[in-house]
Amino acid sequence: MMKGVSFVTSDGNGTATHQTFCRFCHASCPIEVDVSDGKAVAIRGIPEDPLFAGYTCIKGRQIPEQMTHPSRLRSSLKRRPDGTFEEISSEAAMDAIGAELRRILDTYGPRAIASYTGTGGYQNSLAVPAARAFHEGLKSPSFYTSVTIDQPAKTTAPFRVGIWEAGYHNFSDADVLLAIGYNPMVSSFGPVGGLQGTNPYVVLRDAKKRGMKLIVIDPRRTELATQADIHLAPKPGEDPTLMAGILKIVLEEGLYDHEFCDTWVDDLDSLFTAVAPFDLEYVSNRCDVPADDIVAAARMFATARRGTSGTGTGPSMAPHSSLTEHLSIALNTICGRVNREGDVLESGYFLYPETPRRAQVHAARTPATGAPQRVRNLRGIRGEMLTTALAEEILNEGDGRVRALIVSGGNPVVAWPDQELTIQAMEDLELLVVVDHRMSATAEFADYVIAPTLSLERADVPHLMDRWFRAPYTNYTEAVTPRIGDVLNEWEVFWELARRLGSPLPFPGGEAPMDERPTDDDMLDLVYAGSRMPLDEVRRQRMKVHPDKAMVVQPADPGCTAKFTVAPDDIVAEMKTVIDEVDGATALGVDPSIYPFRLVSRRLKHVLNSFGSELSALGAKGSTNPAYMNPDDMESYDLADGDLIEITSPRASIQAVVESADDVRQGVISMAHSWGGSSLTDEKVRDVGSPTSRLVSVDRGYDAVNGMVVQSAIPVHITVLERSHH
Ligand SMILES: Nc1nc2c(c(=O)[nH]1)N[C@H]1C(S)=C(S)[C@@H](COP(=O)(O)OP(=O)(O)OC[C@H]3O[C@@H](n4cnc5c(=O)[nH]c(N)nc54)[C@H](O)[C@@H]3O)O[C@H]1N2
Ligand SMILES: Nc1nc2c(c(=O)[nH]1)N[C@H]1C(S)=C(S)[C@@H](COP(=O)(O)OP(=O)(O)OC[C@H]3O[C@@H](n4cnc5c(=O)[nH]c(N)nc54)[C@H](O)[C@@H]3O)O[C@H]1N2
Ligand code: SF4
Ligand SMILES: [Mo]
Repeated sequence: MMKGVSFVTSDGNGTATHQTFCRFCHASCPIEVDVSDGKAVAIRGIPEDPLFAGYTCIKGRQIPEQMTHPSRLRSSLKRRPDGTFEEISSEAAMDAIGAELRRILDTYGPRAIASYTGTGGYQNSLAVPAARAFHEGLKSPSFYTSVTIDQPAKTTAPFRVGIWEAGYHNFSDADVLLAIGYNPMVSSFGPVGGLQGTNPYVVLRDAKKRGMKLIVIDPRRTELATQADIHLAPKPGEDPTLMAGILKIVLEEGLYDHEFCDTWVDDLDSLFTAVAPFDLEYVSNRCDVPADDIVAAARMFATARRGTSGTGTGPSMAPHSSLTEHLSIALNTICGRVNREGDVLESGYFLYPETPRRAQVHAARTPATGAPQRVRNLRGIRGEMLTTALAEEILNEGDGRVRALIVSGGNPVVAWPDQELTIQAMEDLELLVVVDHRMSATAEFADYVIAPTLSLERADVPHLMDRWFRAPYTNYTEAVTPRIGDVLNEWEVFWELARRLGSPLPFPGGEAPMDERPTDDDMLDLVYAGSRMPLDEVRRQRMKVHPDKAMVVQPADPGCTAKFTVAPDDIVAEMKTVIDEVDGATALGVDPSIYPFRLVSRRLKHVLNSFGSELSALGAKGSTNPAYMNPDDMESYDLADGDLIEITSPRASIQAVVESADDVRQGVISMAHSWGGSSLTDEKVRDVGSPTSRLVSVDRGYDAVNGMVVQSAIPVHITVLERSHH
């Protein structure tokens, strides 16, 4: 192991400037941090960076304040019998938790010990691997993350179609992009092949300059949609119908890639049959989108040469999320938007072992092959269990019941589906450990709150962006400030507990040494062993693009006979169901006429899910998550900005402060999630907001394969609680 080359300069007056990258969100923007007396005092983007060119966002620029904010936990906490908390050393906390875990393990077996890594943990390149290794070592399948309440269809749907080894087209040379329900201008997120959050405004401007056409499907005229050549603003939750309608046009007008389909697609005829009922007029009426726009979008997409369709959280959380994902993949497939022999892959995939990239398909197969859940006949996917089932795994009696939960950088009480059920589960646990730098809504229920290191105190690699960067780019950072307080890196929590349980932590590079605690860099070497670019080289190659190391697509194996399945039986059956349902709301088993609105998810620039608003510049942007509504809808309810409404779904109600937004279509309420606290009655809604997750049901309209529930396009009705303007 080699320690990284240091990217530090000093001004001679005690201030050193470090080059590192932001980990407030996944985008990994390079930043320069001035450190004085061990504290970050200033932060800037790095204009010389070849990918980001100095781009940062308002959240990242608050990191100096975040590191030393009074609300930051500098010591771990232990619950007293009266429910208040007292400080405890990390050593004593690990001893006590280790002993409790030992008791639970001996009494109930390994499945009873669960962990859940959320968004906070995902920004740490060692947190998820450490949690996974902890479960492997303990032989406990109960490994959960936020992925399964985010866009799990991205994990499962490709298996139903078949997987093209060399992937679909890149963004960099796309001449069309179809963006279904994502908004990288705010979220910094885009699907593979889509627009990413790496300097998104400039990148989109350049793409449009080179002639790329942009089609956006979103019920809100988002920051991305304002740039679109065609913006379709359908009724939320009707993406399956809209995508089937688009496919029908592409198929009937013969705009698909005939040669590609002849060679690689097994069942094009079945797709023809499956989309037949989705007539233009039917689709236009049901989605409430002008027919001409649908035709224009279909033609614009299909007549382009390169570029893909891709989904974000909107459709991935709406009813029939797997079907929408399937239809988006099917559109790319029949239009032959796959990388061919000799094409170059955009991202470098440097941090993981190299896998072959041939121009060929791997036949469809069953996606959910993990351990069985105890509810709804579900199984885990890709080595993890389904978070939509975890509250019931805790509450439902019987063998295998979860009794201990370690939450690593997550906030179940405001993020998991069904807040009331989630709170019951938190209260029912025999042991709840929450690793969080602040007293979150979930930490209130914890037996122990473990104070973690924050980004600048950790070494990291951009482990998520590695496969999303729009160029073969590498970066690395060491810790650039000393730790403040008695804090532990998330991986150290798992290491300390594994050691106390006498359980190993297996990684690709071997088991972690258990006699003495390794360093972040030792751990990076173990976790990213066998990576396409050796980690020592990554450490030297900061903020570098490597055109010479891009992956080039290899010819197909001559023996390859596998083909895509674009219309598997269960998908065809689900399309019939969609037709029978008449309206997306019916997927939840309710009468749509009782619920005239659809509540859709969105991201806000100034927070990341539930965190950020404690910081001064971010908190100044608003203390609640407004219910954004179309001005005409507000008028018909005689509502004005600042009025209070109650929003009721088939499951529950929340209160919300309304704000008019003419970018939201009629019949829609657009609202950010992960706000509010642990109260189910929202008396502090103006100060802390309210969680849309309370409106979500775990057992209505769930996906039979990945268990995903309806977290967007939720059917709701509203009542007025307080008119402040009268
Ligand atoms: N209705 C509805 N529900 C949703 C969604 C939706 O759109 N609508 N979105 C879903 C999605 S996409 C997601 S990802 C989940 C989010 O689910 P979660 O990840 O469980 O929720 P967050 O609010 O992101 O919680 C992150 C926590 O990490 C903490 N944190 C931040 N930085 C660090 C750190 O460095 N270390 C540690 N240990 N902790 C840190 C924060 O203080 C915060 O409490 O919610 C899902 N739920
Ligand atoms: N600033 C900021 N950035 C974030 C986050 C944050 O909280 N704040 N959260 C992070 C997380 S956890 C994630 S997963 C990513 C998500 O990244 P994105 O997927 O880009 O999330 P959003 O910006 O909410 O975009 C989702 C869009 O879907 C639309 N939508 C909602 N319902 C439907 C529907 O039924 N059909 C269609 N077609 N569209 C619909 C919404 O109007 C919204 O514009 O962002 C990450 N980045
Ligand atoms: S986009 Fe994400 S990584 Fe970039 S500065 Fe903002 S919070 Fe940090
Ligand atoms: Mo997410």
